[in-house]
Amino acid sequence: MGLYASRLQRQEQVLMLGLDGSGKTTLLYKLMYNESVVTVPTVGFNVETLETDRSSPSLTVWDVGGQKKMRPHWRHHYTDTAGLVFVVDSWDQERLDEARKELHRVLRFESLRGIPLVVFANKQDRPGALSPETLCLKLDLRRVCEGRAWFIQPCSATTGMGLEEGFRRIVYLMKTPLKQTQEDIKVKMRSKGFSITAVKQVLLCSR
Ligand SMILES: Nc1nc2c(ncn2[C@@H]2O[C@H](COP(=O)(O)OP(=O)(O)OP(=O)(O)O)[C@@H](O)[C@H]2O)c(=O)[nH]1
Ligand SMILES: [Mg+2]
Repeated sequence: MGLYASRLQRQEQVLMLGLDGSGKTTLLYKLMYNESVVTVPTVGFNVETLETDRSSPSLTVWDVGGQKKMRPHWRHHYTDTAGLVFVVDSWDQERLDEARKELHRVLRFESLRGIPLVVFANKQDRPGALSPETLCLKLDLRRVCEGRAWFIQPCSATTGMGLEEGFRRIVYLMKTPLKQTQEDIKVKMRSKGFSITAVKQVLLCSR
């Protein structure tokens, strides 16, 4: 990991995108201050610095508004991005196709090639929310993330469930070469005595 990790600065930028209403701003302030804020649609962006452990960079997290009129501005943030977070409303099945298209459009940008991605499957507290496994398939993540380290994290921005785990995961993916992340997962699964099928399933949602 040494060489790769040493390329990281003390402070790195994480870009948080997703459709309007998916929960980005709620998530950011719950994570930062453990507070449930009443949000209004973000016009422009919010930016906060998240401190991590001493061996990892601190993260400047950019939460950019997701309304249609805001999406053309997303690309202005791509150049300095070291990690990408995409927030999905797991409950709102009607907008899943729109979320899929926007995510795929973002991932096609050359300046984001190989940048690690964590998809937050948000609003898991709502009855009927889709599971991360189902979202994985509906968003066609495995195919579109070919050549990129990625993970799908179930979470709830209102309760705080899964938020820290998701950000720990993005730091891990930023610090670790893609090949190594795949090997780590295989070793972990082997030591826990999982079957090959289980390994394949985990790789499906975690590489
Ligand atoms: N039940 C539930 N509601 C949530 C959750 N996260 C966000 N919400 C609600 O979803 C609505 C939209 O949340 P925002 O955080 O403003 O969404 P956003 O992604 O920042 O939207 P834009 O700024 O327009 O891009 C608010 O009413 C939140 O309270 C969650 O995990 N569970
Ligand atoms: Mg917002």
